[in-house]
Amino acid sequence: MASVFCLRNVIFRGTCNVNSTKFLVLKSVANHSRSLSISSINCNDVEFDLVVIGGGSGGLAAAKEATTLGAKVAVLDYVTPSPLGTKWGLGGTCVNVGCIPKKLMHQAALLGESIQDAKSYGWQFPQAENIRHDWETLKDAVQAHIKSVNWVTRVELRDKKVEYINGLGTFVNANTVSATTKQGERTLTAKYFLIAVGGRPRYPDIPGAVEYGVTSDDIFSLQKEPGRTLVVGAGYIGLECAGFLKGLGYDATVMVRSVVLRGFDQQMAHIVTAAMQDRGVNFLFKCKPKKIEKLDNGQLKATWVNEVNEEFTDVFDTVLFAIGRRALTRELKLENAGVKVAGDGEKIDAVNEQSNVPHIYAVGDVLYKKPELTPVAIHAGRLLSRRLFGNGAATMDYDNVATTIFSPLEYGAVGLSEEEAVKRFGEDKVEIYHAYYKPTEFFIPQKNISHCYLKVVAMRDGEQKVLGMHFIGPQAGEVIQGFAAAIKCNLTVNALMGTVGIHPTIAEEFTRINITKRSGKDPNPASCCS
Ligand code: FAD
Ligand code: NA7
Repeated sequence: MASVFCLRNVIFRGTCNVNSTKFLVLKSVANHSRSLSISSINCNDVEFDLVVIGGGSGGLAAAKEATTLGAKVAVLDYVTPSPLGTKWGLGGTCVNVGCIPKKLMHQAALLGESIQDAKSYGWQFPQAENIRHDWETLKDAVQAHIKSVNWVTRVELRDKKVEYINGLGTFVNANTVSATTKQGERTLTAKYFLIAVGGRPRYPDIPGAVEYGVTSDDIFSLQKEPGRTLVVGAGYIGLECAGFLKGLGYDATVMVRSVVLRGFDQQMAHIVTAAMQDRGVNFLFKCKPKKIEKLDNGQLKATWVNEVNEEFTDVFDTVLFAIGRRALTRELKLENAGVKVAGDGEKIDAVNEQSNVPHIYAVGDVLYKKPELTPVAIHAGRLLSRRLFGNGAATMDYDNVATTIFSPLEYGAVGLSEEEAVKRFGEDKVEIYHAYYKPTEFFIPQKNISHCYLKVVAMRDGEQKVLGMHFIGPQAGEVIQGFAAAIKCNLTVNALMGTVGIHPTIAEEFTRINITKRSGKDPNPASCCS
């Protein structure tokens, strides 16, 4: 029995002894139930310990950790230009066309709001009654920051002795990758390969989408100001882009196919939508784009249909598609290495980041049913390198990963949504605490407080283990991060209520929860300090 159990629970680490040619090390890992094929590698013949395909968040983290642990590592990174021709440097999506430029543009939008608030606080702007935003200045500043990060990343790789190859990687076979570079083809062999190729935005299959549309790949470096913009897609990226564009002064419309923020707590999603509408973002609900045409004056005529197939048109300066992302596995020729993709035909369904080919691993956005977030890719990449090249045994925990939508009134969440908790445990087992609150800094400028809301999803029994926390308000990302650590430590409602808050902050509102939805009591606050 024991030996059967062991065989079902092994990861083949294949760590080569320097003097041996063929040597396999087996490591038992609980809960690893995949049946693996045994393959051995002639370790003396390979050029690298690890070849990473994709120099983004996950790939770079894994590569740097591996070299620190003494491994010989190469990273391939290549950016295929977007249909509009946008391309960028080393560092992947987050640095170049994701989190970083997004956060900077979000900050630009918030500053616009702050300028208005500042007047109520006594600041005077005698020279500038009509304050307006200049897109080119912002775009140039954001791009300059990105270039500096690209540069620092290259220097860091050089210092850590990671070989960086600016080339497109494809598998030749399970032990060989070919890199297509400006200088020609280069073949690389390695003991381990890490697929960290991330994804790129999808376009809908409608006339004019690819010719005239843009995506998040283009928006942060758009040469001319975006102007009146139609954002197709009401996920994380669609809402954030529409939010900062409106904040910068552009008319922004979000086209929603089914629901806003599918997969997130839907009560919170409704409040986020209302907060965006309150700031002037338009929403077209239950609509799908049909075609995009270019008018003689350069503007774009968008045609769409609603759920009963009625057709509508309007004219925009920019149409931005944010309808999800495609994992870049097709280009890898995975079939040459025998790596299987998941049921979606694209992503890699790995167990502990290990593909069906034991020495080929994957991290980041390319993984099936894992959160598409930078810290997830980084953490998984680091832990993997520690398992492969150090004495690490820790595996990545993909549960209870916190995230925030910068919409621009932020929505931070960690753990289960109300619907998911009810689905998993049943309505009678779940308790929902909730409250509206008034940020102190909103009083003087008389900002709308009606969307400042929080919710704690917990088990109903005993000390009430917290399953999820949701917060809409300023700095929600900063608020939710600490509570994510508390949830990792098995936070309970008892412990939350026993925590003394920091006054006056908005994070303290979580320590003041006392109203359950079930009680039917009014969750609105009586005063700022009650
Ligand atoms: P990537 O960072 O995408 O890196 C993959 C790299 O591999 C790319 O450089 C790619 O060009 C290269 N590559 C692909 N194929 C090959 C090949 N065959 N050969 C060589 N190189 C190849 N996450 C957050 O946590 N917080 C946020 O606020 C946030 N905001 C976002 C906003 C936007 C607009 C977008 C698009 C994403 C955002 N994300 C955010 C998600 C985050 O950017 C990704 O989760 C993260 O970058 C994934 O890292 P990765 O290593 O899997 O892939
Ligand atoms: P998401 O979160 O998958 O959202 C995509 C949105 O686009 C969602 O509202 C979809 O509606 C909508 N969609 C998808 N296909 C279409 C078509 N063909 N037409 C119109 N609307 C469509 O992707 P994001 O790009 O926002 O974010 C991806 C990740 O990047 C995210 O998880 C972050 O971590 C970073 P649906 O709900 O499917 O009806």
